[in-house]
Amino acid sequence: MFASQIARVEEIVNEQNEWRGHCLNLIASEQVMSRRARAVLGSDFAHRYAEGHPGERYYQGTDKIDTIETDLKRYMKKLFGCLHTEVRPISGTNANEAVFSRYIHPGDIVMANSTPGGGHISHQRAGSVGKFTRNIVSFPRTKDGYHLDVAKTRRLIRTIKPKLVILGKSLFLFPEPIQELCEVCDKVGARIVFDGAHVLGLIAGKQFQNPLAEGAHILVASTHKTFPGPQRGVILSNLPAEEWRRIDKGAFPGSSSNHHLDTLPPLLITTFEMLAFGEAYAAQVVKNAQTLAAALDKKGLDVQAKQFGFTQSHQVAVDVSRFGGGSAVSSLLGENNIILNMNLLPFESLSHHDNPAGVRIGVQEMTRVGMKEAEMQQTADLIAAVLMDGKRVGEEVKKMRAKFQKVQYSFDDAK
Ligand code: DSN
Repeated sequence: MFASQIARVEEIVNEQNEWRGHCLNLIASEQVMSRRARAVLGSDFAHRYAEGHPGERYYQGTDKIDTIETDLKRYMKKLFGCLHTEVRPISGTNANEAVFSRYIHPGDIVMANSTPGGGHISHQRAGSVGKFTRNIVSFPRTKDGYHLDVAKTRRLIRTIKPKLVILGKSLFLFPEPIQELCEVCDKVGARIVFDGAHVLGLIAGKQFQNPLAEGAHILVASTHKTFPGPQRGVILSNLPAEEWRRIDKGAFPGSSSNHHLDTLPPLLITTFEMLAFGEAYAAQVVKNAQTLAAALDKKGLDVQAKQFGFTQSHQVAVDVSRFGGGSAVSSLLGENNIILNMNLLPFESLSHHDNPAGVRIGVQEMTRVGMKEAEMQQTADLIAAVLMDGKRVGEEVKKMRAKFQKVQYSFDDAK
């Protein structure tokens, strides 16, 4: 019974492994782990429970995970230079919820980036913030759409006195004006939460703004985008101990029970990798994104934010409306083994979400497997060949990817 169905499941997993290993994987929220991080996934820890903190668990049999979790917190603090770290959230949204649940009460006002402005779904009414309040006010943006309008935002904060100011987003090309908003937030008693899910690896590698150093009170993130670890979440802060304890309770029991123990060891290995190679990796990521953006622009594509140098992160945004829009273009590129996602651009309304004008491209995963500026040039050539010349390039992509199979910036070759 079910023998053929189980075999099919195994086959699909093998097919996926093979197929995505041949693609140009350019989804800005994805990443691959090193061989050694991946090798410790799926251990006995996948079967176990460990509610609570190391040394204060509600279960027996947790000594080994206690060692891993204690080390993980220690090295995360070292990597980000902060006082507190919460590693139990199992995703970025789960980390957000642990924080939001502590600060937002019904009717409170929260400010965040809108969805067309790049904001994440968990910052919206339909997502996590919306579970606690309906009063979500979007940041005013500058004409170009990719920056927050600081003067207008300051005025608005002074008038509406939000409880939380949530910076950071999913379409995230440039740093946020944290320092510029600190004083007014202090004045009205608003906490600044920086959602660094997309840029955590760039922050760790010192190639993006350091939110806590610039005055954000809490940094929430996922650990598998530019930070090249397993799929989890993290909360980092320098808040006073008493306030931090509330967030701690937001993580457990507030928003999780068990915390998926088998992804903790790979996260610890990834943290060591980032301590050793993070700066070189993150610098190459930003260089690659800027190179790809400039190359696509040169090909005649409508790359966004040209007047600001296109990007300072791992992402590139392109308006592809003249090729049928983001949905058609991402499907067409997908058929050619170039995997990216459609994205609303700042000048669009939410109603365009099914076929927005844009696509978002992330270079972090291909950087991790060793691609550099020459390959970004080649990637731009391939994308332009599909969109502008109607060519099929799937086989060419496979050939290109064949040379980039090993994860770099890791200790994979050390054993
Ligand atoms: N929505 C994801 C993205 O930015 O792709 C992150 O959760």
